[in-house]
Amino acid sequence: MFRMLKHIPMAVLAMALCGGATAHDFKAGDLRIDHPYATPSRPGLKTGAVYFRGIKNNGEQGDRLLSARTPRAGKVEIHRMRTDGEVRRMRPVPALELPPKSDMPLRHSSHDGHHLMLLDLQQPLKDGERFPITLTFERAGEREVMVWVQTPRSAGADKAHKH
Ligand SMILES: [Cu+2]
Repeated sequence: MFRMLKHIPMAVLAMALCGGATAHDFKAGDLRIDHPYATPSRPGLKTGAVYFRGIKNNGEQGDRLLSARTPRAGKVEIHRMRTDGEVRRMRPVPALELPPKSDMPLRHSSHDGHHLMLLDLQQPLKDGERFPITLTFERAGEREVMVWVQTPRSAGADKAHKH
């Protein structure tokens, strides 16, 4: 954390500490892609996960997230996670449905939800990094967004995340 602090202007830092500019979002057609983020990858693992505060579909028609790609990983899969007792299990799904007038949360803390799985990471994901990921939607088309790598406040919550 401290290593990155010296690279950002003090004004931004002050806002971040006050809970201000700590989120970012992107538009793609009727979709609003709210705060793409990733947790730092775990040492020795070549996998990572990308989450979102949410993907909001403001349109009258449904859309679907079909795929994603990033230079940071050999492959990206859309995963569905379910909590089974104490264990969280995930499986790949072909697409993520985004119904009309909906707000789909994809947070690391949700016990039942989706995330993007990064497979064959080229480099570990480190706290404070940013990297691009390109999302392909059925209707809204392709949109590149920036992912912020950040350690969640509830850092222990990811412990049981089985890959
Ligand atoms: Cu996964």
